[in-house]
Amino acid sequence: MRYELYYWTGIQGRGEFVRLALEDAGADYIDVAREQGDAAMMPFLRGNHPGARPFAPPFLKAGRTVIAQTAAILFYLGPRLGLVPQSETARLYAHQLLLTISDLVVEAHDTHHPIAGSLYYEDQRAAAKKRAEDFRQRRIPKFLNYFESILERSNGKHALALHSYVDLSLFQIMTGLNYAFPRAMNGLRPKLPHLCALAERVATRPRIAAYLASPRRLDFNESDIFRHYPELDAKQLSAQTRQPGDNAGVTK
Ligand SMILES: N[C@@H](CCC(=O)N[C@@H](CS)C(=O)NCC(=O)O)C(=O)O
Repeated sequence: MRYELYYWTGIQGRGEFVRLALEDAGADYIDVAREQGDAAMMPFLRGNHPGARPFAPPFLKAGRTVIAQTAAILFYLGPRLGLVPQSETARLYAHQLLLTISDLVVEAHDTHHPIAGSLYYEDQRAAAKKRAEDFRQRRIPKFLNYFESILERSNGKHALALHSYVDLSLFQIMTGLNYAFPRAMNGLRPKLPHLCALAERVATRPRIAAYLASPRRLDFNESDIFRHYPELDAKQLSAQTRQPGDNAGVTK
């Protein structure tokens, strides 16, 4: 089966969660818009293609089947790529965790676009600052402490009993948040040993390491979901308040 992934060119975006699963499994796939341009997605989005009509990318075409929504795509791919345990209970748990990751992705996006996606960041900067502060102080810790506890309850290494697409997605979350909020994440990292170790382990999986080093892995950028705007990150600690060995002042 040659899978067709459809996602906007130029950013990792939500397409990256699907890409990581396809890459990790060594699946045969084509990143259609990157080869043919964003216009290749339009027949699907406008309803001019037979089968299920996606509301937004990413979507996946597998033979005649079209699937949209990141979590649903991974729910479909998981068993086919050997990226989820077999039991129904485990598959549903993986899906639940992926939907929670999707919620976090929305909130990460809303830090820089709290009012409207159709407005420029510069036009919603004041609201973005307030939103980002709450995200950093309450929401990131709540989400990441939750995922840390999921790893702890499992075997400390994986979200489920075995390596799965959930681990790959947690890697993407950690990488994205480290990029967007480096100072806030420096402060949180000591309390997230399992998540940090998982992210490091995923990055060294041979196919993922090869993918990350390839031109297929785009850099994070300020058109993407995870954006680095220094004014939305935690404040830089002054030399006086910094503790010995404390990395909280490190900036990109
Ligand atoms: N819940 C969907 C969200 C899809 C989504 O928001 N896609 C973005 C790109 S990452 C998009 O193109 N949205 C267009 C829109 O919402 O109008 C998912 O998780 O896949």
